[in-house]
Amino acid sequence: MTTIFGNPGSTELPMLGGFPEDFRYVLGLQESVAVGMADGFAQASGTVGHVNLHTAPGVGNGMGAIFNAQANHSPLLVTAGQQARSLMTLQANLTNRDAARMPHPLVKWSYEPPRAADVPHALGRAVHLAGLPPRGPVFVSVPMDDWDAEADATGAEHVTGRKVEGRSAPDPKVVRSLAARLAAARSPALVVGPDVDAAGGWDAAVELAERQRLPVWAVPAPGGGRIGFPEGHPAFQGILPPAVGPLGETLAQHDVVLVLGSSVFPYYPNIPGPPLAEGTELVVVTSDPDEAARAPMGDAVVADVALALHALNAEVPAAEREPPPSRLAPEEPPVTEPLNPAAVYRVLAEVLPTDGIVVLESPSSTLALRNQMRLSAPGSYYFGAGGGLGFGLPAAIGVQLAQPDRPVVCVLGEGSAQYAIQGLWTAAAYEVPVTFLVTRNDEYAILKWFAGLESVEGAPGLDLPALESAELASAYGVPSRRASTLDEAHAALGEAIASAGPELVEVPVSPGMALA
Ligand SMILES: Cc1ncc(C[n+]2csc(CCOP(=O)(O)OP(=O)(O)O)c2C)c(N)n1
Repeated sequence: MTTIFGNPGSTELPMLGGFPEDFRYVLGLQESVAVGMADGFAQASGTVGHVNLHTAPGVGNGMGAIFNAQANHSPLLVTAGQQARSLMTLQANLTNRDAARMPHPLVKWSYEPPRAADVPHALGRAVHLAGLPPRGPVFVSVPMDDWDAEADATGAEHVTGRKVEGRSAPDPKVVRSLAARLAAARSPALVVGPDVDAAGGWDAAVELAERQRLPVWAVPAPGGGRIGFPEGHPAFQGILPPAVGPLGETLAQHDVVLVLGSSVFPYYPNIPGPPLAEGTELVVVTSDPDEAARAPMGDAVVADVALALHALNAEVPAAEREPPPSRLAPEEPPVTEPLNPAAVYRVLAEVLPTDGIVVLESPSSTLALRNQMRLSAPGSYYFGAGGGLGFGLPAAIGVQLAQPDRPVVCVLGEGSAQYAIQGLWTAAAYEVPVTFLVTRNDEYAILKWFAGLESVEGAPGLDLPALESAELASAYGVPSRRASTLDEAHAALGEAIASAGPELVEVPVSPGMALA
C-alpha cells in the first residue's frame, strides 16, 4: 500500500509530514473524489486501497462514496484526522465528537484507538479486515498529535509484518453434492456476479459453463459491479431483470440455478412475483456470510468463489446435454439525430482495444452498453453497485492508476458526471489518461422512466438544460471536444483513447431509455 488518495486538512498534516519518497499521494479536490478513486484503485489492483480524509466534514463528504465502496465489496482503508487528544473532550474546533460512530453502518469496522501507541495495531487490524471476505471499507480515526508520539517499536514491527490470508475453500462433501446436483439436472443454469472477477474466477467460470454446457446469465445490472463472464461467449444469455417477479420468471425454465459471487439478488424496482418458479432450485456460492444468510431462497455455500469453481470443475463430468442457445448478435442501432446511445456504444466497441476497460455511469443506457459492447476480458468493467452517483468518474481514475497499461474509458451521463466532477482536475494534474465519454441527453432520463414505472406525474427537476460538460472539462485542465455524428464519435474516441493524457468527448444523444 504505497498509494494514498486523500484531501488534506490541518488535522491530517502531521500524518503527511516527512512523506516517504516511495509513496505517492493522489489529491482529490473533494472527498467523494478521493474515496471513489481509492475504490476503483482497490478493485482494479486487487489490493487494499487507502484514502485519508479530513476529520468530521471530510468523512461526511465521503460517506456516499463509502456506501458505494461497501456495495462494491471494495477493500478500503479509510483514515481520518481528528483534533488533538488534549482538546477532544472540550470539543475544540474540528473535533469529530463521535468519530467511530459516524461512518458506522457503511464500514466493517470503525475505530479510534484509545492511545497513540495503539495506532499501528489499529491500522494493521483495519487493513487485514478490509481485505478479508467479505471485502469492504474500514475506518480508523487518528488524533493529530498521535503522529508525534512514540510507537511501541517492538509491537509496531510485529503488526506491520503480518500476513492474514482469508480465502477459504468449500467443504469437499458440499462440492461433491453440488457437482452431482448439477450433473443430474435437466436444465441447469449459471448466474455470475461481480465477485467471480474479483476472486480471479473468470477462466474457471468459463470452464464450468463449457464442461457442463450451462447457459450463463449475469446478475441484474444494478448489482453487477463487475462482469464475471465473457459477454460475447456463445453460452452467455444476457442480464437478468432486476425485479423479483420478472427475474423469477426468467429463471423458470431451469431446474437448478447456480449463482456465483453475488447476493440473491441485487433487486431494484418493486415488481412483485414469485422470486423462484416452482420446480427451480437455487444454490449460491459467495464469500460473504451475510449474502449467504440473507438470501430469500435457495441453499448457500460460503467460500471463495474461485476456489469453489476449481473444486467443482474437478468433480463435474462433461455434460452430454444440448449446448445452450446462442444469443443473437447485437442489432445495428438506427442512425438518428441526435445519436442513439446504442449507436455510440457500437462505435466505442469498434475503437476500444480488446484489453480496454469500461467504467460505466450512464444510467439510462447501461443495458445498451452491455449489449452493444459485450465486454469479454477479465477486469474490463466497473460499475457502482451501490447506485450512488459519483462513483464512475473518480473510480475510472483509480482504475487507470492501478492498470496503467490498459486503456480506460469512463462512460458518464452528463448528470452523473456532476457528482464528482472535480476528479477531472486530478486526471489532468497527474496525467491519468482516462477517456471520459459523456452521453448528453439534457435530462435525468432514467428518472423520467422510473416516474412512468411508479405512476408519478409532474415531478419537477428532471431536466438538465445547458449543462456544458466539455467546458467544465477545459476548466479543470482536461482537453475536450464534442462529437455529433458516428464518424466524429469514431475519430474523437479513437484519438482520445490513443492520447497520453485524459480527454473528454461529449456526444449529444437522444432522450429516454436505451435498452439495447
Ligand atoms: C448520489 C445520488 N443522487 C441521486 C441519485 C438519483 N439518480 C439516479 S439516476 C439519476 C439521473 C442520472 O442522470 P444522467 O447521468 O444524466 O443519466 P441518464 O439518466 O440521463 O441516463 C439520478 C439523479 C443517485 N443515484 N445517486
